[in-house]
Amino acid sequence: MNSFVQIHTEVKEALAGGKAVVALESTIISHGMPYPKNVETALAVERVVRENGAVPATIAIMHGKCHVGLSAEQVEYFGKATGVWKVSLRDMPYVISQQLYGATTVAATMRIADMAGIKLFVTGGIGGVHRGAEASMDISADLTEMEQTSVAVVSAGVKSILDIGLTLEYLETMGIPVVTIGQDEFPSFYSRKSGFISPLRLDTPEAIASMLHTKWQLGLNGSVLIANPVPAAEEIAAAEMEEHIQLALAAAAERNVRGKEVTPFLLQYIAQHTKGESLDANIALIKHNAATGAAIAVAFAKLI
Ligand code: PSU
Ligand code: MN
Repeated sequence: MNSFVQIHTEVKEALAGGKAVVALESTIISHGMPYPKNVETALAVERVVRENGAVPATIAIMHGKCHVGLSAEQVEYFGKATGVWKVSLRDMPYVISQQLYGATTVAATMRIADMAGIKLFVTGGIGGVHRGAEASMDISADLTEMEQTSVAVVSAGVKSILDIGLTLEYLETMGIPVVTIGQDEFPSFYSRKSGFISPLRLDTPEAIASMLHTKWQLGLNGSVLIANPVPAAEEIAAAEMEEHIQLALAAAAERNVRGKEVTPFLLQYIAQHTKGESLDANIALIKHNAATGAAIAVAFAKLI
C-alpha cells in the first residue's frame, strides 16, 4: 500500500472482507456548501450510505497523508476551517509535502479511492467542460481523471454552470460510459431535465453493477458516470436556474475569477442568490445519490 495513504480501520476491515465501500469527496464540504449545512450534510450522507448497507469513506488530505475515512470531528474541521486547500490532482504533491489541509475534488478523491481499492464514489455534481471553454480551455481535471481511473462516479448529472453538451462530447471522446438511472434524459443536477438524451439508461443498481463489472473485466479502464436524477419533489426548473447561472457567470467575468476559483465562485453565488432553495435541492440530491451509490456498491460486492 502507498505510504501516503492512511485508511480508517473500519474502511480497511470492510475492504479486506469484500464488503461494499463508498468513497465521498471533501471539496463539497470545504468549498461547495456553507457551514454548518456542509457538515450536517456530510454526516447525513455517511449515515445514508450505512443505512443502505455500505461503509462510507470520506477522503481528505491532512498531516502529509491521504486519509480514507474521517471521524466526525475531522469532517467538522473541514467544514469549518478557512484556508483549506481545494485539491485536484495537480495540487496533491504540493499539499501533501507541505503538510497542509486539503479538501479533495472528484478527480483527487477518485485517485485516492483507487489507491485504497474502492470502486464506487458518490458526489453531487462533477466538474466538466465550462461554458466558453472553446476560448478559456477551462475543462475540469475530473474528466481526464475519469478517463484513466477505474472508480465509478454517482452524480446528479452535470450542473448547468457547465456546457452540458460539450461535457457529454468530451466524455464520449474519452470512452467514458454515461448511464442515467430510470429515465431517458440526462439530468442537470438541480433539474431532472437537460435537453440531452442520456447515452445509456439502466434502471436498477444490479444492472449498473453488472455493467461496471463487465467493463473492468474487459480490461476497459476508467470511470463510468452514473447519473441519478434529483427526486422530483426537490427539483428546481432548469429555466429558473438558468437566470441565476447567467448572473453568476456575469459576476465571475466582471471580477475576473479564474482557474480553480471559478467553480467554487459560481456555486457560492448561486447558493446566495437563490435564498437557500438551491442548497436544499443540493442536499436532497446528494443524499439520494448516497442511497443509490450504496445500493450499487452492495450489488457490485456480490459480483467479485
Ligand atoms: N460541482 C458541484 N459541487 C461541487 C463541485 C462541483 O455541483 O462541490 C466541486 C467538486 O469537488 C468537483 C470540483 O470535483 O468542484 C470541480 O472543480 P473544477 O471545476 O475546478 O475542476
Ligand atoms: Mn477549471
